[in-house]
Amino acid sequence: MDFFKQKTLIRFINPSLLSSSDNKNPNLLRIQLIIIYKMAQLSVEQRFELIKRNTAEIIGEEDLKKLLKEKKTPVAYLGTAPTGKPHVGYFLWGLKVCDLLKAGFHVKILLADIHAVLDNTPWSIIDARYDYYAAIIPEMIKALGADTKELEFVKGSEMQLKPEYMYDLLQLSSHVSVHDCEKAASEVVKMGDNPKLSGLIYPLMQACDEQYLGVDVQLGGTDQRKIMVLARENLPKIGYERRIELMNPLLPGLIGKKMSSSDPNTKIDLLDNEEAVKKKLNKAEFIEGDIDNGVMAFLEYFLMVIKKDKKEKLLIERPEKFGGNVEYSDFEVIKKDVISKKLHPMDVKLAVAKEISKILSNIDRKKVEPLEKKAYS
Ligand code: STL
Repeated sequence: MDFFKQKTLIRFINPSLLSSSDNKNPNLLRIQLIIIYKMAQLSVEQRFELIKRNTAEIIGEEDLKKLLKEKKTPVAYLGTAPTGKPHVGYFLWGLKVCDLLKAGFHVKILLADIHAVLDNTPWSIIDARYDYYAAIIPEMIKALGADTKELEFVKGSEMQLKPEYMYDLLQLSSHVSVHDCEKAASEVVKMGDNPKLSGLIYPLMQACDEQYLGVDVQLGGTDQRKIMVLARENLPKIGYERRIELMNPLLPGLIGKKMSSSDPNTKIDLLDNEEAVKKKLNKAEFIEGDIDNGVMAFLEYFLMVIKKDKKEKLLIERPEKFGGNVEYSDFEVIKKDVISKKLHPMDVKLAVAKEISKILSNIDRKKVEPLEKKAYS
């Protein structure tokens, strides 16, 4: 940057710096600029706290601190298999992807098409499912307001069918027992009475993914824990580093029961319209005075987190006879008011429905709806 541009920039950021007698010294101005730039950046501590907030567990916490100190742009990934329709439960990992981006990571999202077939999605529909995920997941991340400059999407099969990958997969298979693969896959892969061999290959490929994506960190839900541990225990046996494993908690479904991709009434689809969102939330389990439900978990781990980040408040609209409108900037206060029954479930649900619809309205439906039809007809 030339001297004139530096001065212009400083004039814009902090004109008082130019009033000193040193203002003709280009080196001093450069140092001042570096100081301003550093002040605008998050410290290692702040980046660590941002990554750690609301996680269930980090395996390799000390390594993460070291990584933040030593590597300018660390790399993290999250894998998702294009099986069922993406729903608002995906917002939770979407938010952690946003946190990692803010903390200076390069983030890869692995759209794991082969994992989907290993987990019983038919080969005949996998391409259509992949195409839908490849369109809707970037839309979802953008809808959450992330700066996507450091976000990258990787198609599983493009990376995993290479000879070197396959060689390493076979090598891994000679170090891990059937029993350990079965245990690792048990929380992720649907295993019936007569489980397929594919379910045992699944965790081994997930371990290879860490290496072939060239990442420092893997992000997933706590349901991935056993697979992550298997990767950490076995990658060193074939000469690779163990990775840092970052886990989000598993939240109860928003509507009640488990949030399931196969039952459309237990989850809110990313393409549901305002009416559908309202109707589904209306049915959500939420007993007056009781905070143990999916709506409150969604508020605590997602909605109120982004409200706080954006320095916004959550508006809960109520008729005057029920106390009139209220605004909240803190989840703990919502919790207190729900417990004391000052706040009725119906009003909370309606506010949550509005917030979800607001986020979903950022998704370019025209772009993704035709792909959804092809993938799930
Ligand atoms: C699902 C549901 C879910 C997580 C995943 C898949 C993860 C898949 C995956 C695949 C390859 C990786 C990492 C993760 O390397 O909650 O169907």
